[in-house]
Amino acid sequence: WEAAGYLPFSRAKIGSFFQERPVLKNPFLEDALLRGYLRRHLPQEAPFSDLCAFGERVANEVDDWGRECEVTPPRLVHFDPWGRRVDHIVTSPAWKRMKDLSAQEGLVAIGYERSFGEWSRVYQMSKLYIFSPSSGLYTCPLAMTDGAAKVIQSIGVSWPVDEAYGRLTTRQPERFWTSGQWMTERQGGSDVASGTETVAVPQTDGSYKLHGFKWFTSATDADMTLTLARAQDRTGATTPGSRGLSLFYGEVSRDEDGRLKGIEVQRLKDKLGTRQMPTAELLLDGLPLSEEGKGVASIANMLTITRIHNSTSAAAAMRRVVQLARDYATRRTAFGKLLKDHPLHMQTLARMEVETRGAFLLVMDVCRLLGREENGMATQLDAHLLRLLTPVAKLYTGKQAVAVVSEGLESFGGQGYIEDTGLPGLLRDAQVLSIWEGTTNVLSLDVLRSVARSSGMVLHAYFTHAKVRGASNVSSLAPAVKAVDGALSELEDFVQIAATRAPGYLELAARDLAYSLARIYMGALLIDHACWKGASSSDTYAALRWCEHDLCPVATKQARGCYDLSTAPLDAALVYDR
Ligand code: UCC
Ligand code: FAD
Repeated sequence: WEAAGYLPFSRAKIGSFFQERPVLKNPFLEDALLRGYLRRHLPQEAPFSDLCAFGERVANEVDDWGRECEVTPPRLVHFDPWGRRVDHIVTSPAWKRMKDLSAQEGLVAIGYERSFGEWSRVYQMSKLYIFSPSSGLYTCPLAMTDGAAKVIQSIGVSWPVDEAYGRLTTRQPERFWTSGQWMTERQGGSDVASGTETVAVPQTDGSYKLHGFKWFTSATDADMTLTLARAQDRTGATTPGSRGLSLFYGEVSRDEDGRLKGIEVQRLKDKLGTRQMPTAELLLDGLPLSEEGKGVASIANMLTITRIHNSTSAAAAMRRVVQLARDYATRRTAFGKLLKDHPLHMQTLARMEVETRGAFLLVMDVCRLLGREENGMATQLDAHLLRLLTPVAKLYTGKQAVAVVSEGLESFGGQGYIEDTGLPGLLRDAQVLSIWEGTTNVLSLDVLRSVARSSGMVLHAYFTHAKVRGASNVSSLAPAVKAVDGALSELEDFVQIAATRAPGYLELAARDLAYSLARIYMGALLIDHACWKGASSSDTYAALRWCEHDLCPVATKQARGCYDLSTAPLDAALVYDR
């Protein structure tokens, strides 16, 4: 080399080798399971061309906007140059483009147009699934917008919220509104019933004014909000607990000087992730409200929708990191061969793929059930199952996303830790998925609540649906079928034994029970999909691999006495051991 006058590093200083970056390709065309699932279920062809075109747009255009949202986070301008308080939340041009795109692409509208009947929600969520990791977290305001539209629809659309409903569900960018969802106060985000101090003061014209402090309000640049407060009666008294809570509709508006009406933005939160999106603390001082909802029952509708969005985003984050990691494995060489030729690396990616498939099928099944309910096709069993699986899917996929995305970052080696690759943001954004919209424990308790309030009917629905059908002819799936059947029997035994124990027993078992419900159901879905006539050998392999999990951890741990009430003081003593 010296003779040829070429010395590595002598001139360039940085050497001549540059690692090729992972390339994002059309996320629809890259996703065999998504396309297979839709081919299997959707009666019409139309969504395929739309999803394919949208996937192309996501890869070639939208992903860059998402990055722009990340590097140009929102900022709060408290005062104008002349000292007047304006509380202006300045967002990036890319964030605004996301709003227009969301309207044009019908990312909320599809769920309400219902052009594809019972499959409309599956279609809508498929679109959000390919959009989410490139969306700069715009999927957050879209989730809350969808939740608000659902609430308004379920309460009954009357003036003035009919106008809002039209705006939330339009495809016209100039009319499109997003909604906030202001529930959390300083005293409690999980325990909303005790934590809500905000009061709604009735006005003589029948409207209300809101006074309180909201501790977390995401996508605070929204055009309207649904929020919780305690309505004062004529004497100024309020009712404590969840019975005293009402859901209110309010528009976020500014006066002619640009000042927010009835709202002060205290500050924007300094967050681990979701930095693309403003999350503010709001002092509500006379926010005008025009409509009172029907309390906690209305919130439940909103939570169902936003929790399904959360699950979709969790599955999407897993899918995206797998797509990038497998591409990278074709470009990166270590120890003399490409990463894709190292069996141990492929095993690692295959395990991530199996997790992603389980999550995807669970999420899509919940969307299928929602679609059936909204189109008047749901049986009683479907309705019970939707109630049960919504928190199960949210809590399980939220945790899975953190684990899979973390593993995914490692598959890029050191580059996975470098901010301007865009990869660390995936992990930072995944971490919130198990916190907001109900933490893992709070949702595990919601699973128990759904069982208790239905006198066990939701479990009956679960056992009926989770039974593996149609797999008896596919001998290659026999080990997986055996594992799911066995786990279902163990779960039935657990339920019977737990019913005879003191109430605290089930509370200690709640998280493991929710995990068991998730894993068994995902196993059944993977097997079911692998039995479809269009299924591939990879579908079979994924089902077999999934069913190697401990499908029923609640039974395993019950056998070890993990939920005996004597363990609670021991846990506490261990935690506080000094
Ligand atoms: O975090 C938030 C927004 C973040 C941005 C959204 C992004 C979404 C995805 C984006 C992806 C990128 S907003 C804040 C979210 N906050 C929560 O999720 C609160 C968590 N806490 C809970 O979920 C609690 O379980 C509560 C507040 C819902 C209820 O707690 P309580 O006070 O202990 O409730 P009770 O007394 O047991 O229940 C009150 C009533 C009961 O009905 P009745 O009165 O008829 O007996 C319950 O059966 O509410 C009913 N209920 C439900 N019904 C409670 N939860 C549900 C439910 N999930 N479905 C149906
Ligand atoms: P806590 O309830 O104090 O929970 C602390 C811990 O205790 C958790 O591990 C929890 O699982 C556990 N725990 C609580 N109760 C129980 C129990 N009974 N049994 C066992 N364990 C329990 N809220 C909004 O209303 N609107 C928003 O737009 C919004 N945006 C957000 C954006 C971000 C980025 C974040 C991080 C939060 C946002 N939130 C929003 C708030 C969010 O919904 C709450 O933080 C969340 O619901 C948890 O409530 P908490 O913070 O009060 O936690």
